[in-house]
Amino acid sequence: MSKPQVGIIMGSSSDLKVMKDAADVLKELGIEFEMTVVSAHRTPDRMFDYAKGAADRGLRVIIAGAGGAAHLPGMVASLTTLPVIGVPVKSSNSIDGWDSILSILQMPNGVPVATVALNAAKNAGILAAQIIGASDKAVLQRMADYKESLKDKVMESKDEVEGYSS
Ligand code: RP5
Repeated sequence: MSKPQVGIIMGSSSDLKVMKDAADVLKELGIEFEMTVVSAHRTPDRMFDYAKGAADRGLRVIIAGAGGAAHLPGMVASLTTLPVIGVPVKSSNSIDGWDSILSILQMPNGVPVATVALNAAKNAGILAAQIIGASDKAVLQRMADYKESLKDKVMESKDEVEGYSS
């Protein structure tokens, strides 16, 4: 097995039910990843160490998910030059999801976090693969195949929907 290229982190194990979708799609796309819990508020030193060491350990993208006062993605982005993809989680301490979204989305100039939709960990995984694909031809081809499979699924569903009208 080669070294993980994507690090998936989350503020709590309670985020796993959402964040596992990133892991599942990375598995499907054949991208090596690692996954763990790193809490910005409860384990700040661990967050610091994880973010500072990520590039040297060979990671190329970090996916960070958190809910409520969701500071993990932004703080990790402040500590690394790797691209960080943020997943807002509608967690037990989130009022309606907007708190998670805005905490991750509204970053200051100079410290971007690529924020996906609420609970959209699958898209975070796909985006991570696309970032890797930009400099890896084999992964780029897999992403092209993946996009083609999306088109095929829509065309199949279209036939099914149109079948009801005849
Ligand atoms: C956030 O608080 C975590 O990312 C999680 O979404 C939320 C709730 O955490 P738990 O109380 O379930 O551990 O920091």
